[in-house]
Amino acid sequence: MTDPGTEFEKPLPPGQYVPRGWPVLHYGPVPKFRPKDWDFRVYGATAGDQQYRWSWDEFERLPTEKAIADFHCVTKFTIPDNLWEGITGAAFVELAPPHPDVTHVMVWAEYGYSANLRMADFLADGTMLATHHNGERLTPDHGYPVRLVVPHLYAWKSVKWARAVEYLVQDRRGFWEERGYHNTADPWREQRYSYQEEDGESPS
Ligand SMILES: Nc1nc2c(c(=O)[nH]1)N[C@H]1C(S)=C(S)[C@@H](COP(=O)(O)O)O[C@H]1N2
Ligand SMILES: [Mo]
Repeated sequence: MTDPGTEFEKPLPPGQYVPRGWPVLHYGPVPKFRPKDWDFRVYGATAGDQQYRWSWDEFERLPTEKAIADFHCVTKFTIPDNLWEGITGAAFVELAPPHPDVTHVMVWAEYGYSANLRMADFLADGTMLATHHNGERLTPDHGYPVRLVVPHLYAWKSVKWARAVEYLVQDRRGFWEERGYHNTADPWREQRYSYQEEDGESPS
């Protein structure tokens, strides 16, 4: 194995480095997956004002795609060239159409963790509800059975153990966004902390 850091100089966002291995980082315990109790929900401002709910059997049969992308944590590690497989944000909104007034989504996880995204970030290339990483099922530590992946934003937006998407007609801060982290979280602009937010980058 070549060390990806020395193989060639791939541009990383400012302040980032490539560690050995893939760190596990989250707040709170790793939830236990019980397929019979598990569901995935869509609620909030849907197009027809209805809610969506998929059981694990149903969710597993939704069409998936693959994408390769880097993964940038605000604690400064970057994992390059991950092969993710899952349901893209673009495919997801086809399955569960949002109301035209929807501007943002909140992605919810087990134990109430959440992250907010602009709709454009949810629809961006590479954003997906991933079930597989580098050809294998996610491990419990990394979000099994389903995690959001938003490769172009800091990884606290990449919600592990995702259980629901809420469509928002007004932005609202998620778990870390409420606790001092940047509402948008673009690593190329080093948007780490909320005090860096400019007009229009946070909910009114
Ligand atoms: N449900 C949940 N998802 C989460 C977190 C969390 O605390 N809970 N932490 C986030 C943070 S801060 C990071 S850096 C990434 C880390 O993902 P990894 O453990 O797969 O490296 O998960 C994100 N997703
Ligand atoms: Mo993080």
